[in-house]
Amino acid sequence: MSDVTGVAIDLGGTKIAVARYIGGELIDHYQVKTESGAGAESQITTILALLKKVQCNSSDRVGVAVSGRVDSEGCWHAINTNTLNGIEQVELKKIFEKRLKQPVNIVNDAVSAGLAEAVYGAGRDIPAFAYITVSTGVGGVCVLNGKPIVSDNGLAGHVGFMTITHSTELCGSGRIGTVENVASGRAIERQAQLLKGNDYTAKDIVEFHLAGNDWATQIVENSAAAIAELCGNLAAAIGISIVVVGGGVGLSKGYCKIIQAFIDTEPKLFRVRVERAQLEAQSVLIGALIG
Ligand code: BMX
Repeated sequence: MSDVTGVAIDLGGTKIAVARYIGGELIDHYQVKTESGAGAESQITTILALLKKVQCNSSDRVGVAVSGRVDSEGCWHAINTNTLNGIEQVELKKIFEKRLKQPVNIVNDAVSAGLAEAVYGAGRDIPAFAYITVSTGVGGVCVLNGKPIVSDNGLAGHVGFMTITHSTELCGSGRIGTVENVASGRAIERQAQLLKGNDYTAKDIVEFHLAGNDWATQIVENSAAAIAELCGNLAAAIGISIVVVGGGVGLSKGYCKIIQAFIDTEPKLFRVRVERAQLEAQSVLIGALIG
């Protein structure tokens, strides 16, 4: 990773992080909570403030990875408007390049992480794999022969909006019965709220699961089962052999093992191997600097 140098931003549904890398070494890092209803102008102001905290200057390579659809013009659009509100046709690339007076790489967060895992992580030298983040939402990207599959409209890879059997509700994307509606951090929190009447975070619920609380284990297992079904769909669609899983929920203790257990109940042809993202929480940041 010695050529990973520059300043990277990771704007997810729960946190916004900034990091400075020199020769692949993380040498500075800050993060703040994402205000999901703040709107584009406020999100941009927050990002600029974080760039200032790491003394970002015109000689730095700058990469900005965001949750949401990023089209070929570098415009940003939220698909799940429950995750991020007021983000529609935001000319992010133009705004940042005008402000910073230099080229800025704008990329979807899951595409960024998938690229990093393809170059430096669990997807290295794998002809066909999918990266899936189970975080505030469920994002992803399919990588064939080292190249992420992207589309001009920025929709390719949004596997969280594919539909699956045990999902029946309306999703913030406008679709009914999506993976995101059962598996994501927000979905896990919603289920716990309905069951226990508490505003636990996804992190709390995973900890309750790991402490042996059956109600929380059921919610976490439902999430993992939905991801397992998604993996079978991706195996049928593009013949992936591996799925690399990242994100706050995806990287939690034992979660990948639960996905693998559900996948292994599928017919042999559809059983992909589950790998934890080797770059863990840094994959989004690193990918933004190699895109
Ligand atoms: C949603 C979608 C994806 C994103 C994924 C994970 C929005 C705002 N985001 O499916 O673009 O990659 O969530 O995002 O529609 P995160 O917020 O969990 O990092």
